[in-house]
Amino acid sequence: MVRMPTHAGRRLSTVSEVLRRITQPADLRGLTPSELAQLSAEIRDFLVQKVARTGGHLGPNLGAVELTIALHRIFDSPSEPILFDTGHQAYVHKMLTGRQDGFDQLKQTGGLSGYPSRAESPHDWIENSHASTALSYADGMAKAFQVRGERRPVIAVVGDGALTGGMCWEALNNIAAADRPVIIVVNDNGRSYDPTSGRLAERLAGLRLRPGYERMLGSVKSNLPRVPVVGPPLYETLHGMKRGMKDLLAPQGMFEDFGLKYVGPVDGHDIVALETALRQARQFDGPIVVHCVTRKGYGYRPAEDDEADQMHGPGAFDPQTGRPLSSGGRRWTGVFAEELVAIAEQRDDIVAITAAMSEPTGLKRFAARFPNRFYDVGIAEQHALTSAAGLASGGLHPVVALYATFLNRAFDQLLMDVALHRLPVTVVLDRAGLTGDDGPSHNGMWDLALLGMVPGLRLAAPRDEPTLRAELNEALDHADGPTVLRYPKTPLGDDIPALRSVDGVDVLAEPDEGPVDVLVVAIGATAATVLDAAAAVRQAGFTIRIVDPRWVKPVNPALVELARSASLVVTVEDGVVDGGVGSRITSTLRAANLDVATREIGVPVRFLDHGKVKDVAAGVGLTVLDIGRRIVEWSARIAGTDDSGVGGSEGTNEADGGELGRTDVSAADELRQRGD
Ligand SMILES: Cc1ncc(C[n+]2csc(CCOP(=O)(O)OP(=O)(O)O)c2C)c(N)n1
Repeated sequence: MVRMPTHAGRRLSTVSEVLRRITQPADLRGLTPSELAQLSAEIRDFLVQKVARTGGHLGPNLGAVELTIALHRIFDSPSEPILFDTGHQAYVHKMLTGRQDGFDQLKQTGGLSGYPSRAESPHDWIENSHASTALSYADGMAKAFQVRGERRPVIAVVGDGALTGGMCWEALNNIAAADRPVIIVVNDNGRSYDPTSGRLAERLAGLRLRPGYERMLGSVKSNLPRVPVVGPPLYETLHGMKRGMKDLLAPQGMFEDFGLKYVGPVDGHDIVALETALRQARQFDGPIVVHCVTRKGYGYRPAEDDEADQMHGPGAFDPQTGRPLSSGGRRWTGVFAEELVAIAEQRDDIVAITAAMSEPTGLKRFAARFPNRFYDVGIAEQHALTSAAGLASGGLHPVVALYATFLNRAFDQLLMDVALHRLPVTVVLDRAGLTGDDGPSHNGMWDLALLGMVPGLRLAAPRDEPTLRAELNEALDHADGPTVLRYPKTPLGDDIPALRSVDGVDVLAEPDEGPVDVLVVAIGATAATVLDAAAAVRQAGFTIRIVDPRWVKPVNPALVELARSASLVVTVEDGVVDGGVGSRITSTLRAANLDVATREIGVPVRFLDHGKVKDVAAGVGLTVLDIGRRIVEWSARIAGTDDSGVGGSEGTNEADGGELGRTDVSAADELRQRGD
């Protein structure tokens, strides 16, 4: 494979000379080979400079530069849809489709999305980001075009990582059986975050890792620039020869066994070779796989050298060195990682499963310490859960660590394969609540509501480091059915010690004496925000008790007793408010015939645009200020009126009242006197 000149963030002298001229894919078509090479270098430089400032997906995009250029030269987007599986590698596509100017605001509120976005461009047909969907979309679009009597290709670009997801194979099963022009471009860099695991990855690697093949490809290409005129045809001849060689070396037709035509492997950093293969695929006019071998992080030394994940998705960094600008502080993930290893040192029945995300979910440490008790199943959350059920049936206690948003995929497996069997599986959900800059698909805001309906499942939401450690231990001690632990992406704050515990419910703040106007039930990491918000409530003249139930499902009966002595119960959670923990607590209070007024604060049921977590939180009323203001207003309203608010429930998406005034303070006195 030819090595592009590697530059560590150094700006090229000919900054954006070609790139600036590209405002739409058609502008690519007239470029000369040397301009294309220049363009590739400029794109890499642009990506490094921009992502260094905002953070974002770097390694995957650096590896997809030539491939994206070639795709846009051979196919006529948007009429011939190019779909990027997962979508994290679509930055180059954005740059070539008129969105270069947006990169200064990448992933910021109101700025460019980090994934394909239909609002941004007609070239973005789908807004994915959960992996392994592009082939299914492509299958459906190709069917639609057929029904409408149109013959046009649909192109799905899928990574070797995403190919480990079962949906891809469900789609292939259909695509291969039909005669529709679906072009499956496999962007094979041998990695998800980690090296891609499993037999499929081995099969793909079987060819590209053969030294003979690499050597020959490399030597041919390195001679090309010296023979510019005869270069491309010579290369094609030799490449054709290598295809023959490949047929000798390749593990026998994984895709061909499926009945799919196969072209490749193609050097994914060689635009000529890519275009030749893509043109062939286009001419074939039926379902076909083009296997492109790329290198994640290609062309930027710090990314190429980053063994952990080739700078898959760094935060802001120094473009000269690739080093992060901030340490990121202490994280929930790190505490989980430590505690799990500590427990597993004592218990050899603990095993751990990741769906291709060992580093981001903290399981890498476990994997290093207990390699024989660790499983990377690929991007296969559904399989992860049912495989965990199998492990539990075999007498072990599996821990499945996922990002909260990706659990959605495996809900049925958790419900039927784990919970129905009452199996001791612990699911640990990282990035729960608002995650912000990855946009609507990445917020972990559905788990609390979804999990509420799983019979026999126990759910904990730690508020700080000690509760995370304690609740993980409690979860792993639970042998009768599944447990789930969930915590956010935001940095770990200070410890929040309990003043006392009431039958398992931690009391975090309360008046020294006298009645309680408002009982606030803070779910998980919202405790810190609620404690800060309490100042405004006290200032307005209301007394407040703040509790953390720790285990939020099943609802602890102690909450009913605590609610009896308050005039208003407010729940605060960072999941969807409808059907969330708050609504379950409310219905538990009703079932206990307690007519205390209740209000629920949570995330409204809508898809939230990308932005910094604090901005997204402000947009849905989950800031200290908002929470304090709302509790004060509700307290005042309930004190000032009779039954109007009793039993109601409000999400943060609803507007409430006006500013707090003197009348509200006197209403507080009234509320205290009611004391129901
Ligand atoms: C369902 C799901 N699970 C996990 C992820 C997290 N994730 C994002 S990218 C990625 C790796 C993708 O690997 P690959 O498809 O080979 O693309 P590459 O980054 O290597 O270019 C993973 C696991 C996801 N997006 N969707």
